[in-house]
Amino acid sequence: PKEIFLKDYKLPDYYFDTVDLKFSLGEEKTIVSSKITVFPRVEGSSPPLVLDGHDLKLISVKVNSEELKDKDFHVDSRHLTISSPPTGTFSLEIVTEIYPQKNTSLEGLYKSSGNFCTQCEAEGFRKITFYQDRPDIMAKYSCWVEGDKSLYPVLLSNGNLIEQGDLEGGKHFALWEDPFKKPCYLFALVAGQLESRDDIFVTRSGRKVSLRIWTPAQDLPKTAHAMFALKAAMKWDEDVFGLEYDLDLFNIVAVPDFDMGAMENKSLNIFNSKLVLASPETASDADYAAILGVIGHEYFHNWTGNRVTCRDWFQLSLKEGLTVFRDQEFSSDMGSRTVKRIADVSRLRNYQFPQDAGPMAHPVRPHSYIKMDNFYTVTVYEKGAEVVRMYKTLMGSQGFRKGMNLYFKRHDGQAVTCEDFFAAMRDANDADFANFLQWYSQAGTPLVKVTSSYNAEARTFSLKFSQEVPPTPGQPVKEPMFIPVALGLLDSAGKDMPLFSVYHDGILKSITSNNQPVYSTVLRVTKKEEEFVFPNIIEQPVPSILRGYSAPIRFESDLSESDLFFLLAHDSDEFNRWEAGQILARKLMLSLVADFQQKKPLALNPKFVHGLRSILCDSSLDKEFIAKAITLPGEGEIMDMMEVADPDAVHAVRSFMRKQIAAELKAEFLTTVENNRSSEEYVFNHPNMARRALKNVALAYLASLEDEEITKLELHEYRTATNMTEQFAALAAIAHNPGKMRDEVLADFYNKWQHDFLVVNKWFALQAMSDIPGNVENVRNLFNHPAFDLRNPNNVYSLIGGFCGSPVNFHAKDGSGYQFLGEMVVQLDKINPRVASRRVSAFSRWRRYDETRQTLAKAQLEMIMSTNGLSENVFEIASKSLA
Ligand code: B3K
Ligand code: ZN
Repeated sequence: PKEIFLKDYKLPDYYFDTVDLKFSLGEEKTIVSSKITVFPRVEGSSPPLVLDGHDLKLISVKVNSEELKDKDFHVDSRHLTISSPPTGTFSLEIVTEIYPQKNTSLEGLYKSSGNFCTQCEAEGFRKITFYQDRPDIMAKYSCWVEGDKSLYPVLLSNGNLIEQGDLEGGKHFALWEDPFKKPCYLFALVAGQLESRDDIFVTRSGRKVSLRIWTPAQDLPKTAHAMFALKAAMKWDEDVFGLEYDLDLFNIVAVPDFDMGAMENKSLNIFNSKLVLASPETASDADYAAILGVIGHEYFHNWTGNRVTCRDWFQLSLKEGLTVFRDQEFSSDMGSRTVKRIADVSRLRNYQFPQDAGPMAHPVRPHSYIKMDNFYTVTVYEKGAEVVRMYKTLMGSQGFRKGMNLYFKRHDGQAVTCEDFFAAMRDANDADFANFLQWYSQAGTPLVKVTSSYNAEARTFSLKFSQEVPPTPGQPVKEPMFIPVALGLLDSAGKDMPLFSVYHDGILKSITSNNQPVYSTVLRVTKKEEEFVFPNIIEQPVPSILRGYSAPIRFESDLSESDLFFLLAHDSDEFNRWEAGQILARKLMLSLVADFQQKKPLALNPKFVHGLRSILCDSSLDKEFIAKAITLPGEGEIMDMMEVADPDAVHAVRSFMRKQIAAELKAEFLTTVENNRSSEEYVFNHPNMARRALKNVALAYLASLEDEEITKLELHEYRTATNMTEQFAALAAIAHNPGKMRDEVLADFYNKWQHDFLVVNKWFALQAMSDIPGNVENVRNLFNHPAFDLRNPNNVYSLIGGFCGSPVNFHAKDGSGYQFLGEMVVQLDKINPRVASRRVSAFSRWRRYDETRQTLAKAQLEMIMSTNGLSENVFEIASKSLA
């Protein structure tokens, strides 16, 4: 397999102006004709024109209406090369034959539940026709689709519907035209038996946009929330960024077989149905929130991704980091900002930090790849969003908005790079961003340490920072990074002290705003070691550092346990209140893990339980904040902090702590359940979701008590629940403990919901993730369950992904978990390499474990590597993991 490098980027020799496509959809094959206007980048030059193509049967090629002779072109398994094209602008006509019915890769044109649909990002368009399949080729498209009218009554593509009508032989056609130039990865086509929920959005300039969400008829009632989300997103983008939708029609199609979450094709977004369909009875609050976020995300791409796109795939974070940031902000504004921030930071810590510390570590803008599909990662997406957030932290909302405006002014209709975004932010604000660009090129999570000291006589408070960026594959030595550190200083009453100025490098700098003191400021930490001194600090403060998690770093401070309890109780920055609790919990868990490993008895610090109790009982706090604040850090997060990750010890300690907390706070948890039952119909709004979240966390704690009275309570909750959020939480609580009750209720749930594919996936996931000993056997049985289909990514994600999410069972010391995953990867790779390679990542940090586990995991990776016909996707992850 060939590695592709950012440094080798070359401008294309040819550009395309217009692309007219024609699809004749058939039951065995589909004929694709394309007519492209081609012109050379350099006038007068006519080098060979190389087009990408994959699994295509070429029928004919014409240049300027003349069929090419065999000697004038060359086709191999990946390219079509036209040796000497005419000089100047010419027309190119290509006819190919493809077989969507046989396409299990879910890339290019394929079938899902009998309907045709497409997925072209990153490099799937080459599975449809020969093309320069790269994002810097932007052209205007038209698309004629024809097919059997009864089988495919609905024919959709990008842009506006120009014409439709009947054809001979029971067929019909539709002609679509997209007035905006686009790269081919944004092309889409859908044909099938679908119906739509229709609505209208009037943009702020008065354009009336038709909104349509397409699903099979029986699912239409479940699209109300998605439509609400779409309209909210359209309004939000106008209000916050001044960005308006630019066509008269916006379509969303939900399909059950989809590789990822969704795809932002111009005006024809295609979604995994789990991110569109919801009803209170079948979808949980988490599903509702995910739908809101992803509908927003894909819609926001219309400007950040589609109108301004990426020059090449290395720049993926240009659109993804920015669009994730935008969807995070949207969800924050629609719900609770603090809770959303906590959720996003937890995600970063639990998934991105491990990636950044493992063999697949790569910068937000990678330097090389074998398969681009492998770089749709938490680093490009989530760390990329943190990088965008730092611009905003540094410049404020207004400065950030100015930068965005300049970005669109300069680059609308262009394919650009991360530097272009950086330059727009910098120029719009006349800002000095020092070495900020390192965030795009250096991999690894910086470790920042701070020590503080108060000088009572001089009334100064000093913070000394040091930073270290760990080595990552291909980057042994790192430069210091530019780290914005938001902070405030708390006085002994827990109030933020006024700040006027700070000494940095011995120079006094004012930090007032309009001559008024500030209560929170942002320090710019840019060197390996650096000191900041605040003058006129009248008493010893407790610093609240990295407020709102102002940079994606690991952070260690010299704050004492009592400082942390103080922050937990008083910080005006709610995120840091939560964070103080998490730091305390992490410290406690790590010390208990050490006790466990040394076979010492485990005992829980009473101060910690007391802290949890006061949060749980504080009625002034937001309930979802309480739910988050009393949740212990995940097992992965703790393992990540250990020299040698010990899944058994971490699991034992976390279970011990949960049980202990449940025992000591049993009365409070019971009251919490009691007081937070639903009294009204399901509504998707923050207060109601917060109430359900708190109730469910309490119920989950209680479940660890394994006591009969609690089982009765759980059963009661299960039976009386009127929405999936509460029903599923009760089911999970019951399923926590092995036994007859568990089996019966799981069977009951399946019987109730077997007709609903999305709920059945939840049922798979719940069992797959279970900690019950020897769960691999259950998972193997579920693999043979009639509802399970290895070709469906949601099934794979629920069952195999779910299983790998349970550290005790996946890392079982007998290797049974590893063996299961190894077998699955080999089978999956033959069906869908992209889905398979994502699963291999579960092995990539095998070196973090003890020797026995290392040997077992390595053996599976080697087994995978020795498989005949391995895809490049899986090869890349497996080989890099072994390197
Ligand atoms: N841009 C798509 C990614 C699809 C990639 C498929 N291999 C989804 C998104 O981020 O919006
Ligand atoms: Zn995206």
